Amino acid sequence: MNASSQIDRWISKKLHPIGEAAYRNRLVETFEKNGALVLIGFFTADFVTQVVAESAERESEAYFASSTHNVYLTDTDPTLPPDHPFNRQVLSSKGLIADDQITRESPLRTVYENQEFTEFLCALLKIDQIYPYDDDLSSINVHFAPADKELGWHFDNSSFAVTTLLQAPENGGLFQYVPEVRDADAGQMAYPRVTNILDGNETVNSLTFAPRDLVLFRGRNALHRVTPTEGPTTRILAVFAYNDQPGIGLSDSALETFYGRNQ
Ligand SMILES: O=C(O)CCC(=O)C(=O)O
Ligand SMILES: [Fe+2]
Repeated sequence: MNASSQIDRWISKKLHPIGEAAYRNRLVETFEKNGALVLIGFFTADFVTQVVAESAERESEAYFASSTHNVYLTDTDPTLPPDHPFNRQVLSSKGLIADDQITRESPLRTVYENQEFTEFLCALLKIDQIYPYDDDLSSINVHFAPADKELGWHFDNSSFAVTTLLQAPENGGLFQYVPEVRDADAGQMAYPRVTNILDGNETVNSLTFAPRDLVLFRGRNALHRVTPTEGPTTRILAVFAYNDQPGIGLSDSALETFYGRNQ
C-alpha cells in the first residue's frame, strides 16, 4: 500500500480535507482565536481500534514517575520559600510509554511521519517545517491514567501540543485550562495568577474531546491539567511531539525525569 492510501485508512479526509487550502484557512482562524482546536472525528474508527489494541497491551510497561513538580516543569529554587508559586508542587501520577516502545508499523507512526499530515500542522501553526525529536523517546508518546491518576497543572515547554484521546474513562480525566496566563517569550512567570489558579480562585475552562478527535493546543502560556481518572477504564492518550527546528532532543536529565531512563 502506498503512503497516501495508507493514510486514508487512518484519517477521515471526507470530514477533514487536510490538503485543501480553504479548509486549512478556516481552521487557522479558529486556532488563533482560541489557542486550541478540536477536530471532531479526525481519525477513523479503525485507527482507534488498532492503536488501543496495541497500546493497551503495553500498559504494564508504562513508566509512572512518582514525583511532584512545579507548574514550570523546572527544578525548584532553594532561595525561595516552598509556598512560593515557583516552588509549589503539584502531582503528576499518570504513566507513559516512549517512542522506542511504539512499533514501526503502528498507525501512530504512519500518521506522525505522513507528509500531508505534517504539512497540515505547519499550515495551522504558520511555520515552514516541523521535525521529530532527535532523541529516541520523545516524538510519539502514549499516556496512561488508570483510576486516581492525573496530570498536574503545568505550562508546556513546547509551543504546541498535538494529541488524540484513544480511550476515555467513565468519569474524570477532564482537560482543564486557563488561557493566556503569561507570555513566556517575554519572560513572564505570572506568579499572582499561578497562585490564584493553584488556590482554586480562578475560573477554569474545560476542553471537551473524545476518541477519534485531533486536539491542537498552545500550552506554553496556558496553564492546564488533567483531573484524576475515576472508574475502572484507563484514560489513554497519544501525544505527537514535534520541534520547529531540526536536531533538538531532550537532555539526559530531562529524559530521566520524564521517562525514568535516558536511552
Ligand atoms: O492528557 C492530555 O490531554 C494533555 C497532556 C498534556 O498536557 C501534556 O502532555 O503536556
Ligand atoms: Fe501539557
